[in-house]
This record gives sequence, structure tokens and C-alpha cells, in this order.
Amino acid sequence: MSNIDIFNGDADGLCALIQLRLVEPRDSALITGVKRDIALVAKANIASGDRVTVLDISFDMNREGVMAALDAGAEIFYVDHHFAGDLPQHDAFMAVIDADSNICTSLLVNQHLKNQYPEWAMTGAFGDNLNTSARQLARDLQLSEERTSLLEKLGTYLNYNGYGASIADLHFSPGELFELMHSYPTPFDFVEDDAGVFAKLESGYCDDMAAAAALKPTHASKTTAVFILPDETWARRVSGVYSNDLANASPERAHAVLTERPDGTYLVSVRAPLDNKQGADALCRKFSTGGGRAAAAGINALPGDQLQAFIDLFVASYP
Ligand SMILES: [Mn+2]
Repeated sequence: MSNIDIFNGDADGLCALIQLRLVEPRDSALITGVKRDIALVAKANIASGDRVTVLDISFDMNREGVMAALDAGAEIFYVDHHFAGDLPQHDAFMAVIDADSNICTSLLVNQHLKNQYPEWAMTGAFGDNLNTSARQLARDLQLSEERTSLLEKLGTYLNYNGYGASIADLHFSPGELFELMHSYPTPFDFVEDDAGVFAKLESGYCDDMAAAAALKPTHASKTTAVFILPDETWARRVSGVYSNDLANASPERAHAVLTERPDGTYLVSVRAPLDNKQGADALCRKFSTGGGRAAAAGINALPGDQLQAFIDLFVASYP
């Protein structure tokens, strides 16, 4: 019988697990990966009696792994905000799932824990670009603008760190970040105490964002814009946060940021207009490796010969 914590390797997944383990410390095996590595449950060796926590990865993408784990006799606690599909009715399966576009896993965990570690929840929400929800929590806590903006930076940098085609692209592996952060009751304690982690994330983020900002769009109109980034480490790391940044700068416009891969496919991030958070998942699910949420979705490997078809569908999705 073991404890297994399975979480998305971005800010939201990390901050969700930190809250749970502050309330209930467990010596757990950590199963995680880059942000796009979401079929994680089947990778965990789950056996009878295991206590499994799954955070911030679509149930629909992990259905088979969860059903196999339940059949094996494990107990599963599942918290998420991505498309789930039908959920199993099983005594050993407990789920907190809400796909509302203004909520994320860290916020769901915060509600579940009755607001015990809201600063970590805010950090996760900022990471998922849910700035309105995060700032609402900041007002409830009467956090100063200075402290709120520090959490916004940390969330943004942790989210940025999760992107990349493989762990080798990242500044820190998500498991390493969890080990570095999980004992601090607030993100402020972590940032004050940490030995250069925040500074390394910040300088990496600023350098990569400056490189992205120098690129011209492949297509741009009032309602849609498409950017194609080169097959380089910095581009793989920055694609998702750069998409968020573009969305925040032009809230009425939908954005697609594509990153070239060595095998001729593209890694795709789609952000629906912030003013109309719809359709990104439906668009991406038309391609075999696509998935995500209505507001933010992606395609892991868009074949090169489907590039124009993708751009046409994207443009048509946001007239
Ligand atoms: Mn999330």
C-alpha cells in the first residue's frame, strides 16, 4: 500500500498538491511531467490499497488508467477543471470536478480545504491565467497590490516552467519544484527563503519572452492571430505563456501559437478571446492529439500537412 500523488507539472497542478500536502503530509511517490504530459494515471504503478491523488489532468484522458486502478483496489481522489466526460460511480472514487472557465484545480482544492492556503491557490490561478478569479481572492484576503503581483509573477513563472516538449527543456522538473516549495505555508515564505529558484525562473521567463516578442505573426486580423515559433528550447518553454500574454494584450482576439518540432509536426497552443472564452477545446479536439478547455487548449503534434487546414478552421472558429 503506497501513496501516489499524480499532478500536472504546471503552476496549477503544483499549487493544488502543495495545499493538500500542507494539510495532510504524505510520503508519496510523485508522478508528473511537462504540462502537456497529461495521460499520467496509466504511468503510475497503482496496486490494491494504494491511496492515489490526481490533480489538474483531464479525467477523460485518464479514464482507462483510473478504471484499471479502481479495479485493482486503489482509492482515488480526483480534482480537476478540464473536460471530464462521464464519471464512474464507485465507492473508492471521489471527484471534485468543475469545468467552469473561471475556476482551476488550485481554486477547487482551496474550496475543498475551506480556504486554508489561499495564497497558494491564488498562485495556481494566476498560473492558469485566471487573473480575475485570483484577484477576487486577493481582495477577500485584503492582500496588498505588491504582494498580489508577487503571486502573479510566481504563478506565471511556474506555469512557464511547465512548458516544453520534455523535462530536459525545463529549468526545473516539476517534481523538484514540489520538493523545493511544499513545506512553505505561503508562497511569500518560499520566495523570501529560496536560494535563487525565483530569480532563475524570472530571468528565464524575461529572456524567452523577449525572444518571442521579436517574432512577427504569420496571420493577423481583428479577431484572430497566428504565430509560429522555431524549433528551439526557448520557444518550446515560452509558447504557452506567450499565448497567455497575447490574449491579455488583445482580449477580443483569439490566438494560436505554434512551435515547430524536429519531426515536422507542430505543438499548438490555442487561446480563445478572453472576452468570449469558448471553442478552443472543440477546435483542438478535431485533431487527433488535441485537447484542453474551452478557453485554452492545444494540439500536441499537428502534422505539417494539416497546418493550413488548422489555420483555416481556427480563423473560421472566431469570425
Ligand atoms: Mn489547471
